[in-house]
Amino acid sequence: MEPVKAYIGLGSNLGDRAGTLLQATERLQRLAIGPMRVSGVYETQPVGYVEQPDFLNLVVELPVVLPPLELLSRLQRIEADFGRVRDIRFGPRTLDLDILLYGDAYVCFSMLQVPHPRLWERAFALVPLAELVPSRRALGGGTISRRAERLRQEGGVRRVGDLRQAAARVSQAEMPHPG
Ligand code: PH2
Ligand code: MG
Ligand code: MG
Repeated sequence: MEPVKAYIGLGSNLGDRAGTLLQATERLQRLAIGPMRVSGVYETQPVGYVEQPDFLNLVVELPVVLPPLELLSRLQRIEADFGRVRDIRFGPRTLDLDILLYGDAYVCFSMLQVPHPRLWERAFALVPLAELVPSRRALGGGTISRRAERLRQEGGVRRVGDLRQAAARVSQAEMPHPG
């Protein structure tokens, strides 16, 4: 199989969000056949089910030779390893891994649709994705970067730096005071 660039959206809004995302990207790198690229980290207001904590979101580009459903099952395995429990649809989660794009392919199974059906409406996915593939075409014409800029203006997403900075900042803030 030829390598395909898959774009995975990561989200977390429970527990040590940045620490979870950092470890999850290390797990994702092991699925890839070459170096991955990582967007900045965004703190985002919850969309859909709003009575829940803010998320941290980012997107990674992963060169893979796994077919889409195989990739999906690897992602579900990683979610489960981080204690993901599926209860409320759109509700809080320690780790969510979504396939946003799979090369240029359209994938349509009942359990997996790619491009992700809600990608084009969601700033928390499209704004970090635009860092990686700004000039790719978006649904309905125009580029991903243009569409992301429009969504960003509606608010609710704030860039908080790169993943390592975000993880370091949180672990410092949670460090117990000496004495
Ligand atoms: N994921 C959802 C529902 N709502 N909101 C934000 N801000 N970020 C998410 O990752 C997210 C969400 C369902 O997967
Ligand atoms: Mg999701
Ligand atoms: Mg999901």
